[in-house]
Amino acid sequence: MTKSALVTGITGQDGSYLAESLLEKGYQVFGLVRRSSSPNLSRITHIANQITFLEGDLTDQSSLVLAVEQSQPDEVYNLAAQSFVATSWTQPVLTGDVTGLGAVRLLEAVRQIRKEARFYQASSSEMFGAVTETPQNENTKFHPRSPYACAKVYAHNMAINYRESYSMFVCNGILFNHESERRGFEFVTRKITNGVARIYHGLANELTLGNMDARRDWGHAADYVEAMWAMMQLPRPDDFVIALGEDHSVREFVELAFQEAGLDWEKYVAVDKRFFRPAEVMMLQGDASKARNALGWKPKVTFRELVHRMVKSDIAAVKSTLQSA
Ligand code: NDP
Ligand code: GDR
Repeated sequence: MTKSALVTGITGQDGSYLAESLLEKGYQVFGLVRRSSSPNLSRITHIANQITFLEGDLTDQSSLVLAVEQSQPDEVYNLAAQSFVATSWTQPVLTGDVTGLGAVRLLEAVRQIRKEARFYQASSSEMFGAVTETPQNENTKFHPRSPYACAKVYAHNMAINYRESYSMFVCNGILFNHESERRGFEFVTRKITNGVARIYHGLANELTLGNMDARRDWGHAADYVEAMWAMMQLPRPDDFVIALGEDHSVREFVELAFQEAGLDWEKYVAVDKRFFRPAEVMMLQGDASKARNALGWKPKVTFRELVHRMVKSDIAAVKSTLQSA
């Protein structure tokens, strides 16, 4: 029988890869899309005709109830969020509302309308924050360092609470940074690869960054959405860390990205205090052994391959913009 899935955040990076993957697996896919003055489907244009779009917003309870009623999903993936950490300091209340309470609104809509549906909550390695041990696993204590991370900790704990209070099938995927050719331009990896491409084509001569000593465990989003799906197929719900298991500095990412384009990064990169955060997460490195054992999850794209793919894609994208101008 055809399974159905309701995906929030379907217009985002992860939503686009997850939707592709679910369609390939034969799912009927419903995507929650919020109203905006102009359409924002660029990441999913190629599959838009296979998705049933439902208008709704994580800040509006009635729209979530309606979306669950209309889709009658077997699986719900809550990927929607105000996901940019830096913005969470300038919009802490909105971030709490969307990223924190939004998850609870959706859990509640599912509990009321379709309690048997399986629920995936997009938790984050940012919850570990000022880390108490390295690498971080499912038992590592949380010490969130941003309004975003605080909101994610709340959503994470509420997801566990719905599992324990109502015996609902709810999984938290504690995903470490995952990037791609579709990453938003404000996140550091895409800012770098797009910057490299613009310099390569002579459209810019400088790239301004913040803390280049920060270290992250970066993988490819297409691999990580497979882990989301795999969790939802388990006999019992559980929480999993998903990560490559290696950390690299922003500086290393910069060096490699410029190298890919045959450029010397030191000629172009400047540091601007504007991009530093009020409280930084200096280092994250995940231990995904539980996921490897229980889900058989194995990422295909290495850190080097990730950088290579993002630079190549951005150089081609900037070239085609220039040609069509
Ligand atoms: P994106 O920022 O690319 O996508 C966020 C999505 O949320 C967009 O579709 C956006 O819609 C939607 N959204 C935002 N606000 C609302 C709202 N009020 N109501 C409904 N939808 C809304 O994020 P990613 O794809 O990178 O991440 C997916 C999820 O995983 C997020 O929850 C993120 O916090 C979490 N996460 C991401 C990691 C990563 O490295 N990428 C790591 C760990 C967790 P619109 O297009 O209209 O803006
Ligand atoms: P992050 O991603 O905060 O880890 O959250 P981001 O790419 O924004 O920052 C990573 C690190 O790079 C440093 N940095 C800069 N960051 C940005 N954006 N711009 C800069 O110019 C810059 N210079 C240095 C940051 O200080 C930081 O240390 C992402 C999001 O996808 C979250 O939603 C998700 O939960 C986590 O990953 C895991």
